Amino acid sequence: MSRALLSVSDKSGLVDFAQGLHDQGVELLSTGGTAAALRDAGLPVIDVSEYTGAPELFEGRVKTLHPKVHGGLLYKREDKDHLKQADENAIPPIDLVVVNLYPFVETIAKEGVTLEEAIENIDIGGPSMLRSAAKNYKSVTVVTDPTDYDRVLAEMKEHEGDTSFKLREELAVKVFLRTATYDTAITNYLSQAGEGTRSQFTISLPLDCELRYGDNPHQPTTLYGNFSDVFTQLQGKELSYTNILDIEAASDLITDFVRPTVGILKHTNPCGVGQDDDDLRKAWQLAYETDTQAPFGGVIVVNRSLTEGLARIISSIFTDVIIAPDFEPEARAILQKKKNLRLIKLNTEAWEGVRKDPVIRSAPGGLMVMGRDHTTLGLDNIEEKVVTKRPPSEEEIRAMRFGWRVVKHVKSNAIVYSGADRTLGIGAGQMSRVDSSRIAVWKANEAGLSLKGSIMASDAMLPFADGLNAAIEAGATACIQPGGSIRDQEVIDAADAAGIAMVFTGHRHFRH
Ligand code: 93A
Repeated sequence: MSRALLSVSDKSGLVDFAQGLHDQGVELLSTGGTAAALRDAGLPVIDVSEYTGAPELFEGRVKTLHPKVHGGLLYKREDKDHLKQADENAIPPIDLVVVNLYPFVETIAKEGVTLEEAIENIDIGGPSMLRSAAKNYKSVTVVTDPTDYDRVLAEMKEHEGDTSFKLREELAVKVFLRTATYDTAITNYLSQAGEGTRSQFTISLPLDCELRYGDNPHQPTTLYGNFSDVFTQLQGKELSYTNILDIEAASDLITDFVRPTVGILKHTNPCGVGQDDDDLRKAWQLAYETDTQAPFGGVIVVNRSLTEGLARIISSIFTDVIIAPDFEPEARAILQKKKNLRLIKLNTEAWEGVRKDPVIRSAPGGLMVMGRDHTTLGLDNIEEKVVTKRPPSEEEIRAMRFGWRVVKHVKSNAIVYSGADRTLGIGAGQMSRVDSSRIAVWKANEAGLSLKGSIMASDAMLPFADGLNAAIEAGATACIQPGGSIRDQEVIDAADAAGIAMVFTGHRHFRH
């Protein structure tokens, strides 16, 4: 290897890598910002513009797009005609390309980004060099990921300044995946941000792993994308398809709560949710009391570091998955004894990055892409949304806010009875709303909980008074629901007749 071209936006690890190349006698070519960083570190660098004899043009839009660059990357080293042409046109070989791209995805993620800004961050020269080098991987090494720098240097030391064919091949494949993912992000952004219609949706995701199986053992399942950046499995059996659905549902639920909260889920539905400002054990107790049977083999999620005290309690219950942003060392030690238990660390920052990603579901012959239901709607100025004669008490308002947050995460038709910091009865996934309400009441009775003074939350409008009457009979004193039925007045009248306070949120939170 005699010559390398370095042009990177992410400059992490750059200087050490370039130093390593220089130490092995490699000549360094570079573009503006990258060259400046290398010069600052005292490394000898040749500017690409000097090398090609062509100035950087159009605010940097044309920096490396030159036959001397692309020819040097692309010509076949073993082909006589190519060698002759290279010689006649004074095109020396470039053996190594180190390029990472303008941060397009990071740019469009910024609040208030303009179309112009996004377009300026579409890298043209970078992917071109990556592709030229990757096409010629037989002779050229191409590095686009700073985590590969050390491997390249190590191989060069081992192979007298060269890399192995195997490594070059692997790095070339990585490049084509990188440019495909990059172009996919541009395609999807422009087809929504531009004037045009939403004409295209493209997905390009790296393979993550083969999962144990799907819904059932006879359904093979593969995971694609960057799941492992968002969730770290600390221990336990391999994840299955249903584990991943549960982990997503649990993380979605817990992210809607700010106060210290514990959620217990089963088949993506909450079995119970509880809160306590001082002690996670109390929050757990409130969640667990809602349903002491369903949590068997379920999922537990918390939005604080999992404490030793809580670990002690939950280790006595058979649980499939526990998810937390962190685990106290003592809690880890306790839970470690359960070899099969899957312990999942939720990487909060990465989760914030992906949690607003669209929801993608298969459709016959294609797929559907839906904006995610990532905020709880209808809770602003709740006092102004009261439709009954009696306004809700402070306590009822707190309970409504809590119940509304939970009901959003229950499969439709969803009914939740709750207090201000706990669920009392949950009815999920029934074809008729009144059945969900009846099931919620029955579950609360089974759990020995009283619904006197509770509130009822309904994920969509109550179409008839029967659902509300079931709640009144059970002892609920307030109700939160979207409203919007042609029989709204009937429902309001039933509430008024029983002295119930009711709020119409104006928004529904279906979940399918
Ligand atoms: O504007 S570009 O598409 N035109 C080019 O010719 C070009 N060559 C390299 N962007 C181009 N690059 C990109 O510049 C690289 O992919 C890299 O991300 C960035 C490095 O610029 P600098 O060295 O000035 O920091």
